[in-house]
Amino acid sequence: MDKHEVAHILDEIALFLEIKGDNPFKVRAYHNAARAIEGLDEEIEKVIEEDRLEEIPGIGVKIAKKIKTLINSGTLPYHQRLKNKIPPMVVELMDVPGLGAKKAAYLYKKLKIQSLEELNQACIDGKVAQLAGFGARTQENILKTLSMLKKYGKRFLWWNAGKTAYPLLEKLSELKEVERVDVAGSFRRKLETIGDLDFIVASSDPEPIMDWFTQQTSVQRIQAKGPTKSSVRLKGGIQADIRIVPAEQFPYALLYFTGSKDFNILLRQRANRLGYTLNEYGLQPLGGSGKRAIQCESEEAIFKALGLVYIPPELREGHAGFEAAMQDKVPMLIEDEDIKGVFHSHTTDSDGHNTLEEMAMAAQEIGWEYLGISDHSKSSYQANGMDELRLFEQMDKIERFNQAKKHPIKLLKGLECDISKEGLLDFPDDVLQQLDYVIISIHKSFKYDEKTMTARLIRAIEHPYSTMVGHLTGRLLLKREPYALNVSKVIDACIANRKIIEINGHPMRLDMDWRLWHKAADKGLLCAINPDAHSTAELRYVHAGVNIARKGWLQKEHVINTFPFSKMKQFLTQMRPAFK
Ligand code: DGT
Ligand code: CA
Ligand code: CA
Ligand code: ZN
Repeated sequence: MDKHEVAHILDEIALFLEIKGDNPFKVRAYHNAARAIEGLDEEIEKVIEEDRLEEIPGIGVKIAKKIKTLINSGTLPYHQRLKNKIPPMVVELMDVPGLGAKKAAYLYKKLKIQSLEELNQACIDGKVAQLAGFGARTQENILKTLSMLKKYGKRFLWWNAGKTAYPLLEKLSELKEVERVDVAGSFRRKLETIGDLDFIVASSDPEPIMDWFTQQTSVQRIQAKGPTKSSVRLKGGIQADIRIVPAEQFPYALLYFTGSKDFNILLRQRANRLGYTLNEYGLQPLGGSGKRAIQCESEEAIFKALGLVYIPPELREGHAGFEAAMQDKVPMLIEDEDIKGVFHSHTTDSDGHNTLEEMAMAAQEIGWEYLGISDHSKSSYQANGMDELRLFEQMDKIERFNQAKKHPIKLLKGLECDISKEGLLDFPDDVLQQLDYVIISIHKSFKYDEKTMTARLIRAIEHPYSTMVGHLTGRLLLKREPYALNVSKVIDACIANRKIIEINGHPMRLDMDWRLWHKAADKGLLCAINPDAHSTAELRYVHAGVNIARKGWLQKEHVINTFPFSKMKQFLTQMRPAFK
């Protein structure tokens, strides 16, 4: 913990005391201590080691003791206790992005805001803008955030949830009391957005695990704490439930809490028909069935006991996965390791953060055979789109890279080409013809009606040199609705013209939606899973894309970037008619 974090906690204490209406001198003392710590020009650990904390002007005996606890144990119970006493409304206001603790408390105090609806009304009445430190801009932002919250509820992107869930999972699995652990729920089903995280732990000694979990620095607030079940709100707002069960119940709890609810119901009915009851505790014979209890060590074993093949969590939505298992037709879903390269990535030649060489090396590091470079075209001036000249320069650069043969990875000459309002592409055919492939994307003029937008996109799909459709609907999850589009007509046009639709792996896009892929792929639509990476780190987004492909029932053969280089190259070449 560094001095800034310590100062932040001291400031929060001051704030909480202020909200509580505590002695102003005490409030000031904590703020002063925070400033004193922040102003230190040496390591705070060293000061504590040498017992010099109280010598610092502005830090008294009591606060010094609290700082020591904080540094030595990583948390401060006093701070937690205060936090848990703050009116829930203030905590809720604090969660409104752009407000933070200080503004939330101020709103609560000055305008006596008791609900988000009241906050909304106060904004509409212009009261918020008049408060010191707020202004019209802030008021406008709060209004926007509130309408977003109302529309999408409190959900989180899968990718962001993973940034919190995976480290916690890792640390949990290292505790000596923990026998098995997993995250269940929509997170395990790889849904594109999740409501909360559901940790399931197997242990015969739950108490220390609960204590450990609820005291994590990533925990912002404890909602409920019990011996085997707790709920916390994590920093960043995600809620997490943790359930600790005896080892023999673990597979049943994991299965149950993975859901979905609809899927659970189907499984339970199946169990009943076989003379059992299935719940989160086990698989028990129904009274009078004459059957014996079945003890299963794994989810696989439970499915087997129900006469079913294993159904991966991604397919546990609705009926289709269950029905496939009944007919022994669960597909072999695509996996990360099947991906041999990707097509949608950006470099500093348009709006990417890394150079072509850096992107190439990062892709090689992942283990891919090829990387397609697809920078923006000239109409995307907001994204530094390339004109003909810059595109030709980039194509030369790619050819030189490949010819140098210094690295095993091969680069492809691609382009993310804008589609005009009329459905036209950004470059003449003799330019497009020289590329290995062209991704066609809509980046602006979103507001036309469905008929116009559909015709616009289909015209581009029919263009001889377009290869695949980028981020099909333009949606940004939890942020922006798709533009009006007749998606099933677009799918049919792609199949008829042998064009591909990408799964854009950007965590906010995940477009085309997984719900459409099963049927579309059955009809013959091919897929490319792309990261739409604007930096080397974002190449990893392809993993989010694979999740979505799995939810969409896609197998290796549906996805062209599972093809090895030569097959893929051949495939692209045969898609492109010779230039006349
Ligand atoms: P979320 O968190 O809203 O993204 O969605 P889930 O699916 O993670 O739902 P959650 O967290 O409420 O519950 C986790 C799982 O527990 C859920 O998928 C199925 C199971 N479950 C919870 N409540 C019920 C219930 O009332 N009936 C059945 N059959 N299953 C339930
Ligand atoms: Ca959940
Ligand atoms: Ca839950
Ligand atoms: Zn794009």
